[in-house]
Amino acid sequence: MKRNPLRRLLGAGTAMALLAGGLVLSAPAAASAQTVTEASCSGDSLVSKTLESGSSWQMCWRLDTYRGLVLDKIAYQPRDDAAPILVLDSIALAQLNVPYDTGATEYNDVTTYQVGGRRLQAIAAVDCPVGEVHSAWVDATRGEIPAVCIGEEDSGLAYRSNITNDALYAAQGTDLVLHSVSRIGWYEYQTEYRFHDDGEISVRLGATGDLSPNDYVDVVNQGWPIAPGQEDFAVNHYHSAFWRVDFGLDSGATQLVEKFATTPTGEYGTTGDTGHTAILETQLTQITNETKTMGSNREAYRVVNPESINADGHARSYEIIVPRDQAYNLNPETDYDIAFTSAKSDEIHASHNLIPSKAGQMVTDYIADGETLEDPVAWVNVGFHHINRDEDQSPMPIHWQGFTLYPRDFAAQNPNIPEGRKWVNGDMRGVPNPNITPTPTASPTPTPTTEPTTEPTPTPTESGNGNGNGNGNGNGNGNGNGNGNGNGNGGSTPPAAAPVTFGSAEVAPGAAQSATASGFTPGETVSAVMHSDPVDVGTFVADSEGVVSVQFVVPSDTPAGEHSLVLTGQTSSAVAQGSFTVASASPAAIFGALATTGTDANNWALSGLLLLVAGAGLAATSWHLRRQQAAKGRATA
Ligand SMILES: [Cu+2]
Repeated sequence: MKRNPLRRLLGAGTAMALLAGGLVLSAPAAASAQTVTEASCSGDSLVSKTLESGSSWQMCWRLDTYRGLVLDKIAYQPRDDAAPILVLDSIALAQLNVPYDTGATEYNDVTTYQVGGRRLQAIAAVDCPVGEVHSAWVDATRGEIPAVCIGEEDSGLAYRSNITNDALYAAQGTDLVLHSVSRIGWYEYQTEYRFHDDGEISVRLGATGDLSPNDYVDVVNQGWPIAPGQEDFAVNHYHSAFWRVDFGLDSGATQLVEKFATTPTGEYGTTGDTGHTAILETQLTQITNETKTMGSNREAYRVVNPESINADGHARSYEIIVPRDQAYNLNPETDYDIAFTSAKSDEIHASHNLIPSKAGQMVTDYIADGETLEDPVAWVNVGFHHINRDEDQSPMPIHWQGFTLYPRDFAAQNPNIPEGRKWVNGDMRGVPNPNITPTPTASPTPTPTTEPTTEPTPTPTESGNGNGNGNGNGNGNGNGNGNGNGNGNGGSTPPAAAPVTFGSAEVAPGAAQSATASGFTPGETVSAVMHSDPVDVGTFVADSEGVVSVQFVVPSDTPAGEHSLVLTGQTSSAVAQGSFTVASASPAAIFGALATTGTDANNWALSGLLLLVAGAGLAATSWHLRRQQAAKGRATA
């Protein structure tokens, strides 16, 4: 599902962007109060992007001669927040260590060979299919080249919930993505930062290009045969990528590092299929001093600002999620997957530091004094052991390594929460869902109750005529089987429910029904749910007038009687509701449905065999229609 760049360009369109082209992502110089990010950079260096969900990111980018793409003052703004909140002061590659399994070669690409500067490649159209290419000066020979791609990309399913059967809430997500490409020797590396619309940050390095032909030496257990037969063993090697992550949560003066450790108590519960479910406990301990760590199973770390509190009273934090299984850890440069230090401007590289006051030092040196952690920097080391394959020959398919920064309590609820789910905050049991109007349950055929069991207490209440829902049937929503009085089917219509106009007042089970309603936000997704046994009949998209047209097939097992259709706007939360009648599934009804399809079946109506065939045909048609609608919903959502 590639997005149309033109659409994106126009969508972002400020007059400035149209004039200057390529500046689409730059925020116009606003006269309003500056954010932390806007105070730090401007013009083409500033990225300020509201994603389709309504949440947004701001950051400054630059190119460092050694580290390549560096991002500073990264701030996230959940959709309903008034202003962005700083997450990171800075993030960049800090080393790329490539030792070969023969022990004969080892590269430190960031500090020896450079990832930035002369190594940066000109971004081609194929590198940047949906983003905007930004140019920057890279070296004296080439000057300014198109070096960075910045754009909004699809990220797949963001969430999906239909738990209370009131409506399907589902959305696709997007990411703001920045990347550059560097060629170092035979390899090409893509440095990528991916900012999800839900606040998550994915940091990755992709390796492609070519296996170095210099490495074809015959070392059976230290390489892999690449030529036909058992020849040209390409030497296996590690790529250990290090990132320096300088946290700046809500610009906090105080940020704490905490370790999550989940340990088994040794006891077991007796539940579930196995009958021996381990009982686990998760505890948080503060890491107070500079240190390095090789995490084990069920351990994680977070950086928390105890003074930055979300709407639920919880401190904002970001968790660091690192793959545990491929850290090289065979020398002091690489024997950790996360290290924490206090931020210092002369500690930039994870090893072979180039800043003169600490020239040649590595993280292990930075932490040697074990000083108290203030303004924490995380050094994240992600390894990839490259055991070569035939497939890795030219051009080598890209392989990725990286980690995730995961917001924890940064927002009090899903930052892109649909209106219809805002009521869920904590245990939802017993909390009335404000989106569900107790629909008068289709009063089934008036079972002639032998005698009036309970005398309807003569409450001379409102006009509500209480009689229908006397006994029993209250299936599903709200007030079940109360007898007669009180909350009958009189009063509670939703305050804002707009009417629904149906194609047919009465349809047979298995037949198609259509409906229209207005009052939605143009372009928004509208879910359609048939009640009283809630049946999700699809999602549809409101047109430019906010009118939604719904077509669905009444499930063939729908009981006869009155049924309601509830249409819920996923963005506006606007609701439209109306009722139609489902006929009993008699041959006449099927015949009626057939008649409306224009088939002249009059002459054949009495043939039981034909009715059977027709029934099968209808079922197939309804299935087909549903498929079509599902596909249509997806295509336009
Ligand atoms: Cu490799």
